[in-house]
Amino acid sequence: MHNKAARLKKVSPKVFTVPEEIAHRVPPGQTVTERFPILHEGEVPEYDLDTWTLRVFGEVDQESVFTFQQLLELPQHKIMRDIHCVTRWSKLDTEWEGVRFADLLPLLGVKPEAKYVMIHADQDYDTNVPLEDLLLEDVILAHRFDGEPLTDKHGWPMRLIVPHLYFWKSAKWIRGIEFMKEDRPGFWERNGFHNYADPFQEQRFSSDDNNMPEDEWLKKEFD
Ligand SMILES: Nc1nc2c(c(=O)[nH]1)N[C@H]1C(S)=C(S)[C@@H](COP(=O)(O)O)O[C@H]1N2
Ligand SMILES: [Mo]
Repeated sequence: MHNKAARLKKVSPKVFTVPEEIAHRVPPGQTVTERFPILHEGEVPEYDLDTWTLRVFGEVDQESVFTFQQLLELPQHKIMRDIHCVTRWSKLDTEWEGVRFADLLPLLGVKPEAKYVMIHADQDYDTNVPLEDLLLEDVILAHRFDGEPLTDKHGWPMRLIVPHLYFWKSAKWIRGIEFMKEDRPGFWERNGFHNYADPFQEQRFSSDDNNMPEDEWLKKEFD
């Protein structure tokens, strides 16, 4: 299914072209990079793992709170997936490790009416995803990237990874999971971006009269 992307050809220090046989993995309007751009609103937060918690609330029988340690005690899974940012960079074969959202769900006492989820994150970031999308087996709460603990800038200690949607749905520094009956827009979704965000449908914006510059992402910080 997921062939390791081989023989990328360097076009510039940050941009690569992909061979024909994997071109179908790159959504329309995207450029492939082997670097790792860093994008977020606000400062990189600092945490003490002894006090960090993930709060579960909304349409649940009872609210709950998970410590980092409790999440580590759940089954751990590795995924290798391509990621796609709305600012037009894609990165192929990124490897993440953590807890499947689907494995967490049975522990949460979610009411049957819950159909949507708001992911709450620092700093004042949130993003909405339909519950059924979060149940896919490659949606994880990740604490490792490329065999190492997440770095602060990429979301340590815990971020969501939703590979099939634009990467703004993959919230870094997650702090809460809110189950909802009705959908509600998150931070970017309130600011003109698409509510669902399928990169292969090029669902960047909520209206058509918006335009994403080609070079937006090249101005950002990178690893
Ligand atoms: N908490 C938080 N998570 C966030 C963001 C943010 O601003 N705050 N930005 C999103 C966007 S737009 C992208 S492209 C990815 C970037 O992740 P990276 O910095 O690890 O590449 O994080 C997403 N998660
Ligand atoms: Mo993004």
